[in-house]
Amino acid sequence: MTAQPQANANLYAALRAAFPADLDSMAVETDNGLHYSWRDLDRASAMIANLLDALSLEPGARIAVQVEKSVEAMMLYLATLRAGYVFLPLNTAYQQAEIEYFVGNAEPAVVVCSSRNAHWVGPIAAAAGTPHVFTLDDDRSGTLLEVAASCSDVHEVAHKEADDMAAILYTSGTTGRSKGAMLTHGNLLSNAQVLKDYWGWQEGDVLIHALPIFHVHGLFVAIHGALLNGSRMIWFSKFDPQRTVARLPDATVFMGVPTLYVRMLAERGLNKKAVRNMRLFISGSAPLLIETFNEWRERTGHTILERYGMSETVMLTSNPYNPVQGERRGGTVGFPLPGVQLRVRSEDERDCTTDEIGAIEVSGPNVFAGYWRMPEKTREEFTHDGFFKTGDVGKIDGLGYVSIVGRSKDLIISGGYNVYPAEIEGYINEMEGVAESALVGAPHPDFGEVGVVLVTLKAGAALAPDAILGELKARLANFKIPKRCFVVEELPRNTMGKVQKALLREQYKGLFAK
Ligand code: MLC
Ligand code: AMP
Repeated sequence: MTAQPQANANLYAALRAAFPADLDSMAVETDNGLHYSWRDLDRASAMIANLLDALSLEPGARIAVQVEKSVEAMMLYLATLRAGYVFLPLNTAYQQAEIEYFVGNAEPAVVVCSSRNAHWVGPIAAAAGTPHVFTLDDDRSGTLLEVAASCSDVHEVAHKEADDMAAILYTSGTTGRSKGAMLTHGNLLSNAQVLKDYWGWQEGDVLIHALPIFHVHGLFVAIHGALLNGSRMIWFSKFDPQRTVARLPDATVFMGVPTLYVRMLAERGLNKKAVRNMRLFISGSAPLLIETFNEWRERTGHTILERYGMSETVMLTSNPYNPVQGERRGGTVGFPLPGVQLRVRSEDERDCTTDEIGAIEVSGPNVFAGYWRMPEKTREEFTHDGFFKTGDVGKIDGLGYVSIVGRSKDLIISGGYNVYPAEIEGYINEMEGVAESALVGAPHPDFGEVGVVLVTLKAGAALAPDAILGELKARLANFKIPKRCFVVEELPRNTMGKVQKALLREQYKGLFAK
């Protein structure tokens, strides 16, 4: 008897198999009028995959990418999967010190950056021992495509096992430095397949893609969703509420963080006529306010479907798409997705009862393989029986709907981006004249939540809030910059001497009230 060849678990193979039979039909249409066919996606990703193969990289080599959003950047992602390497996307807002850490920690074999940043990214890559640096710009220029142009457009998809690594996503840490979450081909494909069914992806669907492609939401949930269904994407390189609303009549599915919904609601063109062909609006990455949920329903007649996920786990829960499974409930993130085990645990490590608040823990085929080169951290974040501790605090009601009511991790989510106070405070505390600082989140009508920082100074020091923020701006990604800074005499402390952040949050909660 001959052994059956093992099926290829490479995520790209599954995505490619879902391309429509007519490869010349349109796969992506950009907001600036470019059209890409399915054949274009296949050929261009083959050419870039052949370029990567020609570099003779080691198995598991990381391809770190910090480029503006473009269809070519998505092709680079597909090429990396296809060639069997590990994709490492980096937020375009990250500055020198941040990139230095990620590149130093991940030791990528290839770094791709915009030509605008090459003068500082190049030396960082060289210092980390990265042998190959390419550039890629959002106007289809740069050395990556120049070199790929002479590569073959035929490429055999690399064979991968389900537990082979496909991507590393860095998440900031509450303490210490960022951790790289290692996601496998199996994590990503199983989650994409579950969502395809759960959200009822169907023939004729068209997705508006308006999110950045360096985080889970835009890179995995949105792109895999469309590709695995052979669906066309209307591609915005940057979210623009007016232009997005103008394209709604041509689409059926939209995915966004709550800020995108808030901004679209401010558009007069958003009405029932504009959404007449829409099938589904999905929100996630941050809590969707009930006011936004209700206002959206009134204006459009559509009930937003809210779901919950994270970098380490891709998607975990979702409100139902199909009314047979229940209604979409505002203020909840719905039910655990098929295959996901989700439990809420008390401090004394028992399962919480209905509506009792506790720590959310999860397991399933979607849960990541661990943190890159941090076995200790990985062990700490899993329970003895293999559940991942999400750091989110929530409850499950009598019908099974999960609600997130808070976080045990000291984290601010601003416009869908995570900001870890410890990181920002660390930078401020190092400034000359600063004694200490405390960053808390305050509700914000546009970003949902933003950072407010309180700073105390050393005796005799004179440092203005603007100077503190100015210094931060020069060093950190823009979304991490607190929106307000106050220099204060002292910080409130409890009897243990710990800064009372809850008190500060209470004190500043009305700062940005409408
Ligand atoms: C930009 N700024 C932000 C910000 N984005 N400040 C706080 N929070 C943010 N998210 C800064 C800008 O630098 C600028 O500062 C000022 O705020 C105003 O910027 P803007 O022009 O209004 O911002 P814009 O470029 O329009 O971006 C806003 C946005 C963007 C909402 C479109 O932040 C965005 O695309 N967010 C989506 C994030 C995302 O995809 N998250 C998914 C994570 S995955 P200045 O000083 O220059 O004026 C995940 C898992 C899951 O969480 O479950 O999905
Ligand atoms: P990230 O590490 O960037 O992937 O962010 C993941 C975190 O975003 C989760 O741990 C949650 O705290 C938060 N999150 C994602 N979706 C939702 C949601 N629908 N409601 C509330 N918080 C969410």
